[in-house]
Amino acid sequence: MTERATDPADPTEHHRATDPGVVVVVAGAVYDRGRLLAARRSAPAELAGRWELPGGKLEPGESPEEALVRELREELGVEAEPGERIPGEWPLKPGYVLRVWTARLLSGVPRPLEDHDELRWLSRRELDSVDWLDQDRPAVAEAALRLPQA
Ligand code: 9L3
Ligand code: MG
Repeated sequence: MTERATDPADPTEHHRATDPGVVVVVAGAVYDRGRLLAARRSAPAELAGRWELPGGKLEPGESPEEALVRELREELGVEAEPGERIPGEWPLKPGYVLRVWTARLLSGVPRPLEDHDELRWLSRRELDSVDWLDQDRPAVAEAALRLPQA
């Protein structure tokens, strides 16, 4: 696909992973007082009821950090500050990969405004108490290493 050819001058280049046809989904490991935020999806039907780190697809021209800030604002109604990228990249459905950043709440109380119907703050020992999306599990395990023992 010539229109997808790699061009380092293309401002949407970061939309892509190692494979030029891949869409990047960013998610936040949002921490507050030693707990990690988990969000239960309400849509689409095949993912409803499963828990995830909140986030979504990069829009053209956005950096991953910008996309994360926007997604957390839209989905949870909060302002958050991205921190470090959690090393790794996890395949989602074909053509999509998940990348995760830590994030710190700056203001607001998270509410399930869009695509979620429940939120929970989980301490390290509570992390296995929800049914995480399979694709999120390795990222959650990495995120847990960065949580203080509670
Ligand atoms: N997804 C998986 N784990 C996550 C996120 C934020 C997203 N932590 C998957 C679900 C969808 C796709 O990525 O198939 C796009 O996510 P969204 O834009 O519907 O949140
Ligand atoms: Mg989303």
